[in-house]
Amino acid sequence: MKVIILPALSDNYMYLIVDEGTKQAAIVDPVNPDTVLEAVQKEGVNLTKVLTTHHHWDHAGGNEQLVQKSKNALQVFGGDQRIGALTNMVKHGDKFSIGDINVECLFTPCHTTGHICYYVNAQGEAPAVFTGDTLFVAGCGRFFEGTAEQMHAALIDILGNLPDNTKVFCGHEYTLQNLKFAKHVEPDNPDILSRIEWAKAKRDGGEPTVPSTIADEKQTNPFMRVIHNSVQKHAKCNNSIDTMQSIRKEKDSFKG
Ligand code: GBP
Ligand code: ZN
Repeated sequence: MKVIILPALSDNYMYLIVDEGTKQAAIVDPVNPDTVLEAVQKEGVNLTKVLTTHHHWDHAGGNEQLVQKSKNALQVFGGDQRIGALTNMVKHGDKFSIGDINVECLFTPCHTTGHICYYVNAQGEAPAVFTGDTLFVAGCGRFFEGTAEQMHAALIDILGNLPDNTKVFCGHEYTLQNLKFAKHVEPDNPDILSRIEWAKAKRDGGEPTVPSTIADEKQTNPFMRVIHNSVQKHAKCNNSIDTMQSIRKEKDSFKG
């Protein structure tokens, strides 16, 4: 399985997922159809599926145009009727494939009520998860249409139970800002300090900070660390759901 990272707008990422054996491909959140079609041409792959994480325009806003411009018929997957050109409404646990790659839909409502993450697996390779605006590198999405309980379920119970080596491909490049907040929450966490150096080096070299891994997020992402004493103490809370609520509220107005 090959994942081609395609930057779009100011800080969004689109992802072209390619099954190299069959040349079948899918695109995650194609907000810029021209960039997608160029990559499809260049790679010589057969694009047949669109995986939409959520209905926000900077993720789903290119769906209709891509369907119009693509030479193939496209299936458009998503978990929200507000998604343009939707053909396959999915729910938690739904499965489909991209050539020999298996895809499983994970329902993670909170940022929006219909948010879906896509967990992908190919024989003999590390898995990957496309997390949209639910899980970012070192952060999470704002709770526009949901609750702390829901984000807790998404980050701790669902994404937190994926294998440690799962690669995390998220919807935006927010890593450095997120890590500033992570350091504010846990100033003594050495993994966060080294992660900041790693992220700076990547960005200075003009590179994205994706993919991360589930293991790295469990070490450095405050929203995946609400079960830990250090984070609960910062939030002055004695349980992980209240801690989730508290640090999200704090980050909503945090200025590095
Ligand atoms: C920044 O660049 O400073 N931290 C960002 C703020 C996702 S995009 C921008 C922001 O709020 N981004 C959103 C978010 O969840 N950020 C997490 C965080 O700040 O910790 N979006 O474009 C956003 O979802 C959008 C589109 C929102 C349509 C509402 C509608 Br309707
Ligand atoms: Zn969003």
